[in-house]
Amino acid sequence: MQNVHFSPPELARMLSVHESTVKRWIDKGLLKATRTPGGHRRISAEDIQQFMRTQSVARTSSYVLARAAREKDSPERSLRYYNLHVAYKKHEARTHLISLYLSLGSVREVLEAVVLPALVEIGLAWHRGDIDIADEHRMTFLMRGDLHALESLIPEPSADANTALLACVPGDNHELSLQLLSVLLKECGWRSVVLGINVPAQEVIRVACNTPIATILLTKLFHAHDTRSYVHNVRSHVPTTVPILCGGGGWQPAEQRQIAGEHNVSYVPSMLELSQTLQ
Ligand code: B12
Repeated sequence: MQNVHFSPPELARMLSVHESTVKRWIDKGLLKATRTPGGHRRISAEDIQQFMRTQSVARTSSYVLARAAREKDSPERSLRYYNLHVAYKKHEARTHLISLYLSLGSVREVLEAVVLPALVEIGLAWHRGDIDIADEHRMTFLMRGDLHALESLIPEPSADANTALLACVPGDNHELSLQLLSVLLKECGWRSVVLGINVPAQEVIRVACNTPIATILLTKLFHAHDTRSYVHNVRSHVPTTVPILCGGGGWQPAEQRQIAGEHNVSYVPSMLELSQTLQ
C-alpha cells in the first residue's frame, strides 16, 4: 500500500475540513505533497501519518474531534458505514472509515465502533433476508480493501517488534477475521505472519518452530468441528514459552474448558482484551 495517494479534496472530506485548509497546510510545509504530471497535488498515506504524528489532528481540526466525540457510540455512526456499502457507495464508505480513523486516532475504536457492528449487521440482515449471499460476499470483499487502506495509515512496527502467527483452524473460512486482527496487531506495534484459513496443525507448528514467533493466534468463528486435539497437538510441539491465544465465537464450551486446562493457552473473548494482552 505504499502507493495510496489522496487528492486535497479527498483528504479534506476525510478530515471534514475545507479544501483550502488542506492546501494551506501544504503551502506552509506542514503537510508534504507531490505533484502529478498534470500539476495536481497528491498526498501519500505515509505523509498523512507523518502529519498526524507531528501536527496532531486535534490542533488542526478540533471540530472533527469534537464531532467524533459527540457521535461516539451513536447508532447512526455505527450503521452509516454498513448502509453506505449496502447502497453501493464504496468510495464514500471507505472515506467514512478513513476519516473516522484520522479523527479518532485509534484503529481499535474504529473497528469496534464501525467495522464489527457492520459485520454483525451483515449477519443479521442476511438472516432476515434483507441481503443475499452475493451482497454478503460483495460487502466483505470491499471491506477487506477498506481495511487494507486503513492498515496503510498505521506506522510500521519497529524492526525488533514482536511477531504473531495468525491462522484460522481447519474448517473455518472466515479470513476477514485474520485481517481485522492483523490491523489491530499493527496498531499495537506487532508484526503478523498470516497463514490464512483451514491451516493444518503441522503448518502452524512448522512456522512457529522455524521463525521467531512471540505468540500464536488461532481463530474460529464457525464451529465446523471439534478442535481440541488440534490445539493440544500445536501446544505439544511449540515451545511452551510461546502463548497460544484462541478467539472467535466458534469455540464451544467444551473446547474453552480444554483451553483453560492447557499450559499457556487462553481464550481471549474480545479485541479489547487482545490489545490489552499484547501491550
Ligand atoms: C462475513 C461472514 C462470512 C463470510 C466470510 C468472508 C471472509 N472472507 O471472511 C462468508 C460469507 C464466506 C461466511 C461463510 C460462512 N459463515 Co459466516 N459470517 C460472517 C459474519 C457476517 C462476519 C464474520 C466476521 O468477520 N466477524 C468479525 C469477527 C472478528 O468478529 P467476532 O466474530 O464478533 O469476534 C469478536 C471476538 O470473538 C474477537 N475475536 C474473533 N476472532 C478472534 C481471534 C483471536 C485469536 C482473538 C484473540 C480474538 C478474536 O474479536 C471480535 C471483536 O471483539 C458473521 C456474523 C457475525 N455476527 O459475526 C457470520 C458467522 C461467523 N458465519 C456463520 C456461519 C454459520 C457461516 C457458514 C456456515 C454459512 C453457510 N451456511 O455456508 C459459512 C461457513 C464457512 C466456513 N467454513 O467457515 C455463523 C457462525 C456460527 C458459529 N459460531 O458456528 C456466524 C456467526 C453467523 C450466524 N450468526 O449464524 N461467513
